[in-house]
Amino acid sequence: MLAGTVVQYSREFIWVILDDGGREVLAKPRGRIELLEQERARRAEENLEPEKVVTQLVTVGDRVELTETEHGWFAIETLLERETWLLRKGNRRYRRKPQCIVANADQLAVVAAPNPVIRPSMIDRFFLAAIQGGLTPLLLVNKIDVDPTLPDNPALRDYRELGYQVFFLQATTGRGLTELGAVLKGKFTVFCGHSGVGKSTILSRLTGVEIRTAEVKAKSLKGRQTTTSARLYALPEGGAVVDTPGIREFGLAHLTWLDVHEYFTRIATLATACAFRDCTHTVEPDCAVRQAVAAGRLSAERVKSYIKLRKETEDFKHWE
Ligand SMILES: Nc1nc2c(ncn2[C@@H]2O[C@H](COP(=O)(O)OP(=O)(O)OP(=O)(O)O)[C@@H](O)[C@H]2O)c(=O)[nH]1
Ligand SMILES: [Mg+2]
Ligand SMILES: [Zn+2]
Repeated sequence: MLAGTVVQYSREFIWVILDDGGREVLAKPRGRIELLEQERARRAEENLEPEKVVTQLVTVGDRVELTETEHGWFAIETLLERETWLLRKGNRRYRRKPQCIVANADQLAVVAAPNPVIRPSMIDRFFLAAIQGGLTPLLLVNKIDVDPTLPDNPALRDYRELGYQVFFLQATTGRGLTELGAVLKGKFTVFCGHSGVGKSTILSRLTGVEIRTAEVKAKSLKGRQTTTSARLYALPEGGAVVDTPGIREFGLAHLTWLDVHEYFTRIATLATACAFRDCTHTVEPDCAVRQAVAAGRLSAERVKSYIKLRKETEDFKHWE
């Protein structure tokens, strides 16, 4: 049997790159793959390993085994278990069930840019999803020509202080891309972020493949993304990247209070000194978290993002 990696999919077809020779072939699922899907449905019902349950059959990055058919396409016989997963709460098309954007990636590069807008809570959503799925998050701040003060932005500095890697880029000139390339080399990295932040511009430069890009203004007129489906590209120096369509809303699939608590470690530590054990850090007196913000030891943006995400957790009501 042949082995390969899914590089792209549509409703009808799946494109797979074969391990042996690197040829890209058209494929359709068949046979045992249905059994795997049934198994996933059963696990979902029994609440087992929800992260491995997905509504779509295969996704970009999936490892598959396949055989050649007489009809000019290949049949996917087996879908291997995923090692990592980047999940979001699916849109209506996915009936709000978790959607796996990419399987088996090592890193998530979250791209943010002043044009259209930088929202720290969006960055935190992606970072949380990455950590939940076993990916290492990186932050890429693009279009520093539009706002040269970005490297001094306190909301962005937070991430570096927390130990995450942050890159400041100007994709149109290639500025910062050599440094980034060193971190991508030999790894499998998925790129996510708002529409228009420059994901495809960065990836065109890194891969040498001409990927379609468009001006931010044109996008908002049409109200849709330039990149319409996720696609995997090989990096010339080893490793792979996935370009994804801009995401307007990134709902977290299985977010619990504990996830949020563990992610915002500094706030969690500070909270132990609040006067009230169940302090919400919004209105209570003697709140250590708000005191830290007032003293400039913690960014207000970070607390805002924390409160926003905490509200979305599945068990927030019980905790409250
Ligand atoms: N000023 C400036 N513009 C940039 C930079 N990088 C990208 N752009 C521009 O931003 C616009 C959007 O870039 P894209 O690469 O299409 O953005 P995207 O993130 O792939 O967007 P979607 O595919 O819709 O998700 C294009 O007009 C780019 O030329 C940069 O560093 N500086
Ligand atoms: Mg794009
Ligand atoms: Zn408090």
